[in-house]
Amino acid sequence: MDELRGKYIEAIAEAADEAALEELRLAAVGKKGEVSLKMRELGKMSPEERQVAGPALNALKDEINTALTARKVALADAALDERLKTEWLDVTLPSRPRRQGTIHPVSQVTEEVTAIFADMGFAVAEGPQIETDWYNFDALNIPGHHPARAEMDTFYMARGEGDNRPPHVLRTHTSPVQIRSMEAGGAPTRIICPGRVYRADYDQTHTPMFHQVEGLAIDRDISMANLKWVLEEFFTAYFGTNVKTRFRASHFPFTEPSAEVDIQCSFEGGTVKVGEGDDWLEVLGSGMVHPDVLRAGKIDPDEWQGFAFGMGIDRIAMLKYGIPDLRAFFESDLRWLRHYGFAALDVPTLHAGVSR
Ligand code: 2NL
Repeated sequence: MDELRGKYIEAIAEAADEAALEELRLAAVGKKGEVSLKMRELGKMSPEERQVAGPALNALKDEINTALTARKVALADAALDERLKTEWLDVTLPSRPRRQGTIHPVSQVTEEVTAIFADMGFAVAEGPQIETDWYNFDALNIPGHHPARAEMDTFYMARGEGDNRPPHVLRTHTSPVQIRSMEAGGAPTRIICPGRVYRADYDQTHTPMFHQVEGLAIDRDISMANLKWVLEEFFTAYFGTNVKTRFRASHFPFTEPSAEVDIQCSFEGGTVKVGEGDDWLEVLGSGMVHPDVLRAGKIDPDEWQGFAFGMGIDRIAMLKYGIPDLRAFFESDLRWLRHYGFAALDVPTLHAGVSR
């Protein structure tokens, strides 16, 4: 018995793998194993012999089974340790770099413009992009028969069958916001109205949706001189250099007198440089608010007067950032967007190194 114990306990402790362990189990305590055969011999023994050998054999069988289990666990632990040596994750590694998105240049410029005018006391007003023809035209001194309506390339909304009221329009300028703001807040007021406007026009220099910012200052004695100062202050801040302006007499239905405003620039070397040289670039329209327009906004023209102006945001964004073609920007040209670090184009991909 001691011989058997010595043989198996030692062999089990040294078994190299599960297969060797299984072989040992069969040889010792399997059906035809040595311990099992010994147990079968108990029947042939005398009662006295059996009383001693029976418990001893049972104890040996238990001891061997316990040793088998212990070795099995030890082998599994060792195998796991071995795997963990190669299959590990460094959870302290920094994550794969992912480029961040950025604010669209039109939004950036809108924010810059807003901040500059805010410094001069102008608040931001916003309004609907679908307007009534009254707010978009009549209130601005553009009656139904006026050629300016035809020239505006207006997008008209559909009316229901049999509904003969004038259709709503996609606003062709942000001026309706200023009318609404005059009605709601009265005078004095100083606001700018940035936002999307729409005209059915699409070529090298026009897109059907673009961005405009209009300004309005109304008080008892606002003049064209205030307008000129505000605009020069604005352009100087926006372009980061002194910018002269030139006012040319013009005509708009909603201002009287009216002026188109040019900024000083040079065209040398095929690029436009603002704030130097002796060429001029037209960038906005402006004037003193027409008395009829003040009245449409429920403001008494005998008590109040003011200036107004309107300019294209896309246009001044292109000027500041050197974008030559409007469509590059409207159609989200990839080169152009990448120029501004538009990370949305460089989405993380499983195909490392492949880029569009
Ligand atoms: C242009 C011309 C302009 C205005 C817009 C305006 C608004 C009200 C009353 C009077 Cl509520 N005027 N806006 C005035 C003059 C010109 O825009 O060529 N914009 C790109």
